[in-house]
Amino acid sequence: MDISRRFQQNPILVPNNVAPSTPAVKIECLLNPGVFRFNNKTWLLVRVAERPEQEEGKTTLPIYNEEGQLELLTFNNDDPKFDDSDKRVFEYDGEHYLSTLSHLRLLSSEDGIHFSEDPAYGPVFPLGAQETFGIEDCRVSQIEDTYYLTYTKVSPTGVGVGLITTKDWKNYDRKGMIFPAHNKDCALFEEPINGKYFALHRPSSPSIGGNYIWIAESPDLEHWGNHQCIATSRKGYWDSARVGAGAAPIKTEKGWLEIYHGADENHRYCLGALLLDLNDPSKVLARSEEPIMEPNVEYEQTGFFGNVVFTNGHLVDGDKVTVYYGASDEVICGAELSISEILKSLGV
Ligand code: MAN
Repeated sequence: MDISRRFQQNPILVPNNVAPSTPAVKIECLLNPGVFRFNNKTWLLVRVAERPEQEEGKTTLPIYNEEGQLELLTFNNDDPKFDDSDKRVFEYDGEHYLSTLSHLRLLSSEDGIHFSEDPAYGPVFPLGAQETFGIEDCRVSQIEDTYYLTYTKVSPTGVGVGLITTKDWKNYDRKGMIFPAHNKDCALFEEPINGKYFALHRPSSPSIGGNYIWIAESPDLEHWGNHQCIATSRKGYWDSARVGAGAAPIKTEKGWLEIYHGADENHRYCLGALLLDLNDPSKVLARSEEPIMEPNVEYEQTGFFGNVVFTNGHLVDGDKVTVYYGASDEVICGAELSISEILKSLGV
């Protein structure tokens, strides 16, 4: 059952609310923001997905070269080697390419609803050989006075998780890839448990295994070990094809509450919850039988990639979780959930 209360103002951000990074491209999608508090404001670290204006009968894709300059690649749509059946990932002659190229943009707000850019806080652009197809879906965890950005790095060699730290959102320390390909959806716990740091992450296994949520531990947030699978996809359920963590787990009296996404074979993305043991977060205490939020309004059902609600950022205030989410992989929306209602839906 959908137990979320959507903002009346939804969608709160659409592609033409911000300017493209260069005149050579236009913004197709704004989606999947990381969320944090900084300077008494609410901030979104938005994924901005761009591509050039498309010519009739052709497809032009943007790629960054290793020096960070934009290059364009054009295919003829009627070329039998070209397959664009998935709007997100195209195939040519056995090679895969993303249809858009993403970077991350900072927007802030006093009220959590109206967001705008501040020229003092510039974008985070892809950098280096592991990010030539872009950077995506950044989670932001705050540990003491440092923000930890865990995000998807995409390049022809694979999709993995990168870590960047910052204290001021002006100076960034790039720590490289912390979970190698194929891996994404990494959320860091915002405090150590019994002296160790923990992360949720989502490796994908092509044959045995699948797209499952794993947990790992670390002494320093950079080196990770003792990996354990904590949630698989479930046949016949709303999360039958893939699952992945959202933002940092929320500490509650009953356990760590993780809002995660699950998709079925039709690529319908919903949100559900996992409850993990406070002392040993590799123990799953409860899991949603039904989604707590599903794409059931127009802007979540139609768009760049329809039937998607996807979150990797929220703010917690007492019992209230304000979830910011990407709808139809195209626009950004907000919704409120009650922690006690989520726990009740989990039967605890
Ligand atoms: C999936 C989707 C896309 C994303 C690619 C690469 O296909 O999540 O939106 O661009 O993976 O991460």
